[in-house]
Amino acid sequence: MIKPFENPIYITRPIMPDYEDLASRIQSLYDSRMLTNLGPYHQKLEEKLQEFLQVAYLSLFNNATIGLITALKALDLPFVSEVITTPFTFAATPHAIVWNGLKPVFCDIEPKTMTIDPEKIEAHITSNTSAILGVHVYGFPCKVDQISDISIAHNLKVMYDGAHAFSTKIDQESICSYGDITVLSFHATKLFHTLEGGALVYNDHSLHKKVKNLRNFGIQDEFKVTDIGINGKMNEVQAMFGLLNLSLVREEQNKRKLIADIYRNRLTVHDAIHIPEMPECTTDSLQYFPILIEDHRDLVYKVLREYNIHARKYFYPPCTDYDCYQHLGSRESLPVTYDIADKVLCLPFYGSLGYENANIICDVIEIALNKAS
Ligand code: T4K
Repeated sequence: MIKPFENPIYITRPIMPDYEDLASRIQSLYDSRMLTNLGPYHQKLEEKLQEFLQVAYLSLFNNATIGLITALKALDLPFVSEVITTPFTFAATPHAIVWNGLKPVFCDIEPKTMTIDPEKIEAHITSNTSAILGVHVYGFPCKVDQISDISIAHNLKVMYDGAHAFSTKIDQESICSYGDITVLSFHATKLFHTLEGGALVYNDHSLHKKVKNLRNFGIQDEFKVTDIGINGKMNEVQAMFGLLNLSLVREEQNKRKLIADIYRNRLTVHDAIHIPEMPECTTDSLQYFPILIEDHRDLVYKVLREYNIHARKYFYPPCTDYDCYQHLGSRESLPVTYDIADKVLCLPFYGSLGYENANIICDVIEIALNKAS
């Protein structure tokens, strides 16, 4: 007989640096009193992340949402032009488009990777389209080569919301090397985190210069402001957490791999469950563990909750169900998006979950499916 967990089992739990290590570094902040404005921890973390992700240029941000807003601004898209994106994402993606005075145009996703469907992008392109903003949802890479071909043919900028794709690789190359800019999130719920935080990654030096300037109010020097910037700076405590957490990421990924194996082995036996698989030659970031449940997703979600297991329906409902975007898409115009959103459930997925708890979660899913039949 399985009993409900005494404490909630959440979708995720952040990795935490060793307390003594952190305390000794905090002491250095008391000594220097340099708390923010691109200090030494900030600089060091940018260098370390560049090295870790093997990317040319990276700029830290205080969160990925400000990163997205700044990235779109840096691309200098014509005011009120259209950006083609997907509604199968977190609110931050379309919101960043609108905060730039641009219009989101919602394109359907394709069923295998749950990312924007390149076959459907061209139907949305008009003379007013300026960019494509793909989302590497759950770390599944968008179809980057096809998107690149479309962007060249129509002279469009390409940006990726890689909030879930920290360290994802395609053919051994960082996913961040595709498109003009990729945005990463380092929020506490992410595999690698800085409490709150994010980064913009790109290959172009002039874009790097522009983003760095925009991130700091557009201030060039003490007496000169050259652009309408924002405050996107990460502070020293965040950067310090990041430096310590970076050394824990590989171990966390290894633990998550084993939990993923348990879920895969135990859950594929159910006809109602489909586990989306990463495309070949792709390295999984191991950020989320989404499963698709035919017909009974809401029942499984409810039964898990009865056992105090907090699986999440990311991303149900799609953004086109939000009051602000309802007029921009529907179940009829975005059939794959709505089909996946109706089936998806992200299971608790973090290193310290433990194998026993992962097995109990599978047991409870089985109980729920038995109730359904
Ligand atoms: N683009 C995409 C595709 C995104 O998914 C996101 C964010 C963004 C852009 C924007 O990135 P940021 O601006 O946030 O850097 C969470 C996160 O807040 C959000 O970052 C994330 N995506 C989204 C998918 O999930 P909630 O409202 O679901 O989080 P919450 O507070 O319910 O947390 C989930 C569980 O995690 C909790 O039940 C317990 C655990 N938790 C959470 C926090 C905050 C902890 O154990 N410790 C914590 O500190 O949005």
